[in-house]
Amino acid sequence: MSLPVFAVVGRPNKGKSSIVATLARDDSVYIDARAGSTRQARAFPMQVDGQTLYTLVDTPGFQRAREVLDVLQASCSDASGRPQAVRDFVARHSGQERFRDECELLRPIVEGAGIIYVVDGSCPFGADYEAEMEILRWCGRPSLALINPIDNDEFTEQWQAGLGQYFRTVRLFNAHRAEFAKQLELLALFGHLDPDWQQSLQQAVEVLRAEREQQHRDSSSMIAGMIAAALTFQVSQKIPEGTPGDPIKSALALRYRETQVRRERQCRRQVEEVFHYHNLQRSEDVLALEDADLFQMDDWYLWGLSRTSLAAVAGSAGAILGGGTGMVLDGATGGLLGGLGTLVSGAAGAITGGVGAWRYADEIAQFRLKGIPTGGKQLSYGPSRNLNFPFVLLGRALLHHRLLCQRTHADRSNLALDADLLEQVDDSQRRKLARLFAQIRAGKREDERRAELAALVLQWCRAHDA
Ligand SMILES: Nc1nc2c(ncn2[C@@H]2O[C@H](COP(=O)(O)OP(=O)(O)OP(=O)(O)O)[C@@H](O)[C@H]2O)c(=O)[nH]1
Ligand SMILES: [Mg+2]
Repeated sequence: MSLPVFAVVGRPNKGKSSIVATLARDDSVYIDARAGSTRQARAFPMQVDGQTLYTLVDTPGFQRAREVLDVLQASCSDASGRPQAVRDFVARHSGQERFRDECELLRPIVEGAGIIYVVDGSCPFGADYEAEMEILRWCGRPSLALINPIDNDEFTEQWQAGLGQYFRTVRLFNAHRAEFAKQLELLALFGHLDPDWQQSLQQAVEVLRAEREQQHRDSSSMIAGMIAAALTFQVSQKIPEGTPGDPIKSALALRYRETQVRRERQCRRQVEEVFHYHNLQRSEDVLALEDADLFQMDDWYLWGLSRTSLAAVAGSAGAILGGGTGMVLDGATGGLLGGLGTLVSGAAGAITGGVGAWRYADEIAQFRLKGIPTGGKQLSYGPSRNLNFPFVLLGRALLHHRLLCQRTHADRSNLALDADLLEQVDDSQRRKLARLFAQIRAGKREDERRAELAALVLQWCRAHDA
């Protein structure tokens, strides 16, 4: 059984490489705003666990379609000889500069690839496209046409009418925005066009669906693991007798913060790998996401829970912690004011042990000082008892996951953490989360609780595809 191969062809700068990147799920495909960026035909196999499901071939755009068609027409008198005429053309003109791009793009087709013809729905249809569509028809291979609305879909209807005369199947397909379901639909569609490939493509759709589910499972357990680790994390340091405490406090708080930031990033990288994004971290735009600092507490109400929602869940978490129910209700604290500066300077009270539960609302964690038998003292910081902190981590992780799900491998733009996802989670689920967080924090059957958390996260991850 031969594996399906598709050559993606069309004029320069119509999104051919973008379609290859999206359908082959490969963010290393070169995409550029300048026309003529793809110079050579190149195959990109779509693989799952090392098994190739199908192959996309990226090609340069048509340059001299009219001339090529003239040559073809002069060499062939009836329709039965047309595919052979195209093969002869490629054989005869390969290596010649004049028809370099046409030979590059036609070669994979004469070698057996199916045709995906790409046009831009934001540019008007014109008779000058007919020559290239006619050449493709001469190839006698299964084919479909995709209208890629690069800037808008203004000319879609025109295109449908024009393309419909050359291609039996015409679809609107946004190279940068096509969701996962739409990609699968396209594969199934191609299967219907060519009986030889039907079985392989049907199987590809099944493999990809199963893989997607696994991706959500892997991501949710990574996210749950990251949150559990963050909740129980603590840093500590010995303070020899007579050493001033303040510089050590700042250093400890910094170490705490840096470790949490690093772990959150590490979790993101892992989830990105799961979704086959290998180059995201190299894109300078991605800094938009990295800049959305985890400890920018002013943003915590956006990523985590709002004040009102926090108040609603405080009771369920407080009961387990044994903390006061007023934990986050005290308006006088001003909520999550200030960042690390407040945290370090405001920590003096915590050391004397007189900290009330309400303080957790605007602190990430607390300092503790205790004597050690060998002399001197041990200063520790963490674990965090801030009620919102795990919600913030969860909100950010879910948002990151959703951005990846809705992204294609053609999209090279930034990932911005600027939506409040957790506001969509209902009250009872929030209370359940608050309880789970409190239990994990308290170290009560942590493995079980983490698995429960992962199961909740999985539901939301799946929903990102809906
Ligand atoms: N917003 C948006 N931009 C797109 C879309 N498809 C392509 N582009 C942009 O259009 C430009 C050309 O995209 P490519 O995928 O490189 O086009 P191509 O047909 O491979 O171009 P050549 O290789 O030069 O023939 C790039 O700047 C893309 O970012 C789309 O669906 N949406
Ligand atoms: Mg290209």
